[in-house]
Amino acid sequence: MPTILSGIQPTGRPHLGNYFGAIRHHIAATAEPGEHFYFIADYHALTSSRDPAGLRANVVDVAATYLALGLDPERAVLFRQSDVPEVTEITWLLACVTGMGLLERAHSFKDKLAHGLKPNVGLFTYPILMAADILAYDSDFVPVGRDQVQHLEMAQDMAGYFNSAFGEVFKRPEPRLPESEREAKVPGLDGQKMSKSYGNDLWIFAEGKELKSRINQVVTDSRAPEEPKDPSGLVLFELLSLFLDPAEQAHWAERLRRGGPGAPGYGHLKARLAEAMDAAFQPARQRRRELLADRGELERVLTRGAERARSRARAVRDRALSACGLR
Ligand code: AQP
Repeated sequence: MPTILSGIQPTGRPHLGNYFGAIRHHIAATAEPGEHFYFIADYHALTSSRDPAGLRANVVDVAATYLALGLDPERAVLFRQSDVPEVTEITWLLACVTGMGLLERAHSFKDKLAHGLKPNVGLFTYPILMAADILAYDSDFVPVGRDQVQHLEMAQDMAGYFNSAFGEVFKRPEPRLPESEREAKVPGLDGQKMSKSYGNDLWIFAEGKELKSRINQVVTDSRAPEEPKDPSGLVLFELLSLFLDPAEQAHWAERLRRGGPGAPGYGHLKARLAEAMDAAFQPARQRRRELLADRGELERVLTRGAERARSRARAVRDRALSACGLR
């Protein structure tokens, strides 16, 4: 049976990119035969977090988000990354077979520098920790958004470097992307990739004034409603399409392309997006509130998840230590 694994950083509130690029596929995948592991990447979050209480709260929030959106903790192991310290041991083993050049080519690291982030060594070596997370569970498939594909390829490379030095220890994982390119790379309010650290994200559970105010910030231009427009170039249309059935999508696209009297303006698209998003997440929003009001269930799920994840990672760690002469 295949092992399917993925993670999400508790660096802020999960956004539409996390949901359509990853979370919703993680939850859907649990219907497939296999073993399913989803972790909250708190070690990774420490590359940027300097707020212990905030980090703890974000971890709980990510767990509540998964459960509220329908993850069944009996079908999937949900756990905190730092509850499995074996991954840091595997990180070191992989670091010792990985060339600097591989990490220097990481797009995500370069993007973060370009956005003015001051890099620390943890951020630079992020792909090694991520490779350890994946390889520690003998993962076969890793469902991720497009931005993580390069990191996945690096994990494959690192497994290869270690195996060619010490014998077949690590299983080669394969990335799994959403079928729709629109989901694989969701744009943020400014049209760049939606990202917590770029401040251009839309929290999936935003509602009321907060939701309207964020949607009002989606980038538009000064063209009048009557002017015909190519819908595929509009961030608002890209976001709205994530929520619409194909018939309604085609309707909006056709009205935008045609333009003329009565054509929808950006205000119409914003209002429909707020309405569709609110309706899509309303039940989960309520469930999240209930989960956060009683943390007992969340803690039980994470503790049980840690036990299950750790026993799997220990076996892989032991295999790796023994192969390279440390046992
Ligand atoms: N805009 C996006 N479109 C599609 N998928 C996305 N993902 C993130 N942004 C988009 C996917 O969500 C999963 C979890 O991401 P993460 O939080 O672990 O890290 P990230 O990719 O770095 O997400 P952010 O928001 O950009 O976080 P920060 O700013 O903290 O680094 C992954 O599968 C990712 O592909």
